[in-house]
Order: sequence, then structure tokens, then C-alpha cells
Amino acid sequence: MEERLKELRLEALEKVEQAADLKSLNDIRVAYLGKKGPITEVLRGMGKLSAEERPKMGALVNEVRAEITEQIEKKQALLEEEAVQKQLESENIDVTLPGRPVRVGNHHPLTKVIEEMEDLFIGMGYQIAEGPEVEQDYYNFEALNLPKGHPARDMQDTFYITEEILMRTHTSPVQVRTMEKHKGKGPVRIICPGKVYRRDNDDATHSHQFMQIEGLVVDENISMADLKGTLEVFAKNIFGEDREIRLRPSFFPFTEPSVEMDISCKICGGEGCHVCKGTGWIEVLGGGMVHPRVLKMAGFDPEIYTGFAFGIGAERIAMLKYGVDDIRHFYTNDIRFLQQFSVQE
Ligand code: 2NL
Repeated sequence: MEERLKELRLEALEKVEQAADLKSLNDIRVAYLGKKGPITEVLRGMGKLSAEERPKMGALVNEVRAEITEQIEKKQALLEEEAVQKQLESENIDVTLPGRPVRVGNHHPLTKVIEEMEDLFIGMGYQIAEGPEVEQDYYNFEALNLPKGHPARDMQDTFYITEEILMRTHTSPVQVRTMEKHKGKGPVRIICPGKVYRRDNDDATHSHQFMQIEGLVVDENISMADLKGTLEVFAKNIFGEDREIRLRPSFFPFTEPSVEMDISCKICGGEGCHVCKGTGWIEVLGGGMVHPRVLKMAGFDPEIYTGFAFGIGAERIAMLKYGVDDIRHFYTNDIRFLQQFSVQE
């Protein structure tokens, strides 16, 4: 019996030693120490022993059982520790790795120049006014001194929806609507940015849809000098303090007198080059003193009030500012083009 116990001890300890995981270790515990195990069996056979042998054998059984239990517990602690270690390793995070970059987009170049111009005019006390892109003939033409049959209506080919409804060809109708709201009382100081539409064939310098910013000031004693000073501030702010401006006489049905403004060419400094076509000057916008008939139709007394207005093509400004040679780049959404206008500036 003693031999059998010693054998069991060796056998069990070796198996415990070799157990690879917690499950097999538990199987060993059940197999050797469980109710149906060999040690319990030995205990049961103790009844057959003599009174002298019984305590001796009892002590040995307890010793063997204690030793196996102890080794199982040690092994269990070891395997548990190993399992934790393994899990920690698999969940290890290298906090020194660089993060995945969050791709930040950027504003469209047209949005950028428009916001820049808005900021400038807001700083000079103007308000921003908006209005419908689908307009009535009256606000787009009639109220701007372009009655039906006027030859100047042919100057702008128009997308008509019905005989009386059209896609606005400029943002002037917003200005007319704003003047009406003022009910003949100044001052009015607004800029109107927005989409406008013309029946044009698209090419490098024409687009059937483009962005315009118009400005309008109506008050007592507004003169051409105010227009010139305002446009000079605009030109130097947007294109640089080193730029000169000049006004040339022009014609628009809604202003009298009318002017066009040029800025000095930065590429050649006035010498003449391909950008300014040899003149040293680049045309950037049109404007003038609001025609008295336009003031009158919008409810202002032209004997008391005068005003100036101007119209700027946002694409033209962006092309000059950023050196873009084809207006279609603004609308074809080539990401390589658009990404060149990201944060750094
Ligand atoms: C251009 C020229 C211009 C205006 C727009 C205007 C508006 C009202 C009254 C009088 Cl309500 N004038 N706007 C005046 C002169 C020129 O635009 O070449 N734009 C791209």
C-alpha cells in the first residue's frame, strides 16, 4: 500500500509539472484527488489495516495528498500568471506610435475670396444682403433702367423660365429689394454676394454660372470720390498695398456716370506683359453713380439722395489673386486644384 502511494505521488507530481494549461491541471486534480480517484480508494482500503499500521498509513496518505494539492496550487498560480501576461502582451498599445492623421479639408478658393471681401466691407460698416436666384423680370431688368425692348438687355443673354421669371443675371435685384425695404430713407450700405447666371458658352474666361459681389451705398452727399476711395481701399486690401488703381469711363444702364477700374499689373510692374496684354493695367470691376431713375423707382428721392454701386466677379478676383488661368477650375472639383488652397497662406 505504501508502494502504491509513492507511485501515485510521483505520477501525479510529474503530470502536474507537465500541465500546459488550467484545464488540464483541473483534470489532474479531479483524477487524483477526486472522490473516484486512487487516493480516496486507498483511504477506503484502510479498514483492512491493523490498528498499528492505520495511523502510519493515514499520515502518509495525508502527506501525499497535501503535497499534490500544494503542487497543483503552485502550478495553478503559475499558469494564471502566464495567462495574464499573455493577455497583457496581446493588448499592448504602443503609445509612442504616431496617431492616424485626421484629414482636414479647406475652403473653396471662391469662398475664400468672398469671405475676405465680406470681412473688408463689414469692417467699413456695410451689411450683407441676400435674395432669390430665381427672379422677376422687374427686379433684374426693369427696376435697373432696362425696360423691355431696351437694346442693353441683349448685352446679357438670360436664362428665362417664363416671360416674367428668370435666373438673375447679376445680384443687383437684391440691392433693389433692399432699397425698397428702406422706404426712401438712407443710409443704405450693403454688399450682395451670390450666384448669377448668363447664357454663355463656357470657356477659359466665361462660365454660365458665376459668383458676383455687388456693393451699394445710398445716402445724402455721396459722390464719385466716395466710390473711388472705397474701390482703392478694396484693391489695396485684396491685391496688396503696392497696387495702383485707375478708373476709365464706361457705360452701364443703371449707373451714370459709369466707370471701370483697373489695377496695376504686378507681374510686370507696368512694363507690359502677357497678363496685362502689354498695357500694364488689369481690369477688375465696374461701377458708377446710381442712375437717378433707379433711385426713384426704388423709392428714393434723387434730389436728396445719391449713391454709388459696383459689381465684382469673384472668379476674376480669385484668378488674379491666385494666378488661376481657367475659370472652369473653380467648378470641375479636381481635388488637386482645390487642395492647393489649404490653411497655410
Ligand atoms: C460688372 C459691373 C456693376 C452695378 C454693377 C448696380 C446696382 C444697383 C444700381 C446701380 Cl441696385 N448699379 N450695380 C453698377 C455698375 C456696375 O457691375 O462688370 N460686374 C461684373
